[in-house]
Amino acid sequence: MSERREGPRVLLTTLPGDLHRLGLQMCAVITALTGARVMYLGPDTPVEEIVRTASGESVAAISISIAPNMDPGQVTGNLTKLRKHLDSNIEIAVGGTGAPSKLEGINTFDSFKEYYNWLSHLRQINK
Ligand code: B12
Repeated sequence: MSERREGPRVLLTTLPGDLHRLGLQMCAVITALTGARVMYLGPDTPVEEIVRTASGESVAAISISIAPNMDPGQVTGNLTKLRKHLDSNIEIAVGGTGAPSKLEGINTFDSFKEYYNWLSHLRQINK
């Protein structure tokens, strides 16, 4: 689905220590349906690795699925670190039951419907 797309590149992963991958896979399908190109890193990626991959591949957004068992302090710490080391024009989207409700520079989504609409809009901007 991704190789034939011409939309923005979206990198998908979970944060370090989060092994839950089904929500992430669903997110990858929704992402592909908007016409975006999915770069699927799979779960449990170190923050440095996310930054390195995103910076080398002209990525428009990083979407992260967060499971409820994740420590909120660690989640906030990792997302803040990610935001700090990424180019400011790379969007960060988070969702899942462990996602923080509000964090500066991070887009939190309560549903795939909201996420889909946001990503479709981002695609228009990146055309
Ligand atoms: C499968 C599973 C595992 C598997 C995961 C394997 C794999 N390959 O994915 C394994 C065995 C590894 C596992 C391990 C653990 N798990 Co577990 N696991 C589950 C289970 C049964 C299903 C999770 C799942 O896939 N759900 C289906 C997906 C589709 O749902 P979802 O991720 O929530 O995604 C939905 C939304 O959240 C949202 N969403 C998700 N991502 C995104 C992203 C965006 C951008 C958007 C918009 C929306 C979105 O949309 C999805 C569809 O509605 C749940 C219980 C449950 N019924 O949910 C427990 C559960 C999540 N696990 C739990 C726990 C505690 C653990 C462990 C800590 C257990 C342990 N003591 O070892 C470890 C932690 C491992 C780790 N380091 O991450 C708890 C968490 C409770 C809590 N509040 O802390 C749960 C809820 C079980 C329970 N009732 O106790 N787990």
